[in-house]
Amino acid sequence: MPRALITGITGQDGLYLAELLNSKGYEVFGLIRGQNNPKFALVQETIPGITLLTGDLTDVSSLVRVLSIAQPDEVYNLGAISFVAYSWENASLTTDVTGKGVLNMLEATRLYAAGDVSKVRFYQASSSEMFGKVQQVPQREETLLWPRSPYGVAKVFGHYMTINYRESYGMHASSGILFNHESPRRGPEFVTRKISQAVARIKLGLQDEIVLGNLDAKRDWGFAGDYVEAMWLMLQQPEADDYVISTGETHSIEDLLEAAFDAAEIADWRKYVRQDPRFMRPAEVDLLIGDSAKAERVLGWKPKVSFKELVAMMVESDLAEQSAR
Ligand code: NDP
Ligand code: GDR
Repeated sequence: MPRALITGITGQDGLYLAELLNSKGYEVFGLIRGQNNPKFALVQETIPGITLLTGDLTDVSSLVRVLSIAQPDEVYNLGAISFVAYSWENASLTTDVTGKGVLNMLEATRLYAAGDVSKVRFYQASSSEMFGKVQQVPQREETLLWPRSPYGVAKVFGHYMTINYRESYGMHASSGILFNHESPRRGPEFVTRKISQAVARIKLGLQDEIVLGNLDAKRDWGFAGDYVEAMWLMLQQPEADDYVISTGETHSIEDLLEAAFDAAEIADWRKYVRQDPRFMRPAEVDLLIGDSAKAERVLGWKPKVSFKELVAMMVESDLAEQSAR
């Protein structure tokens, strides 16, 4: 039975990945932080048979301990402070967790391998946010990185550190440059879920407006369930490498609003939307659109869920959740 350790197990991707690995017969271990994490019970209920081990990406000794207990064949480093807007207000903490946390995890994994690097494979959750002020359209593996937030800068550090461990120590360390991916499990602070929740509440008469920031930004949005499959595929390859994972389509926040209000059969979305500078960012990433040709060619990976299907899935799920309250 293969063994996997996932950091960020309580997050959106952690849960989908754990479900996928469970279905493939893995024994799954999750790193969970804090002395009384409120999501502990949710993870245990969602992923039967999972073993949760306490630790924190900023504490190398906890990572060494967790690896020695889990004895994984595969390590998926998904843990991070992942909310871009928050990263300006907590830049140093974001650097420690999202940036240096990757180095801590790589080093703990190298120590665990104890000279036999073939013992374990490593996945790093890199991000399209590293492209920032984009230097090429669409963005590919070799596109110059130009991060535009403390989060983006921290991800660039983690990305190059992963490549560095591969090149310096021969570790099977791969980095997935994932574009935005969403689901009904997305945190409510991110724009897709903020909108799907608000639309559901407006439909049910529980709320009458939604307050947002920049409506012109464009993102390449896919479904998280499809994207965790790509993570797993990367670790099944004979050689470690870096891959862009995206849909190849881009949509503005306005397109997203239109699709979400359409899914709830509410006409004229503009009536319900107000903009507030509070939600504007000090620097914006205006346009993201990825080219996943390499992932398709090497991994045989392609996204399955379309933008419209994704938005409808999220609105329907929030309608059911809000109605049940
Ligand atoms: P989430 O924000 O949903 O989950 C983040 C996870 O990291 C949570 O489990 C959180 O735990 C954990 N975490 C935070 N701080 C620490 C810490 N100090 N030590 C250990 N764990 C910690 O993110 P997603 O699931 O959406 O994303 C997974 C990864 O992929 C992240 O690294 C993200 O930056 C990256 N990514 C995500 C994309 C997306 O569109 N979703 C796109 C590209 C990259 P807790 O619940 O305790 O806070
Ligand atoms: P992003 O996702 O920053 O791309 O990072 P988010 O959903 O937060 O923002 C997307 C775009 O929407 C605009 N926006 C708003 N965003 C939020 N959150 N709230 C608002 O009210 C709002 N109004 C407009 C933003 O300005 C932005 O342009 C996500 C995270 O999952 C990262 O961890 C990941 O690395 C990247 O995707 C790829």
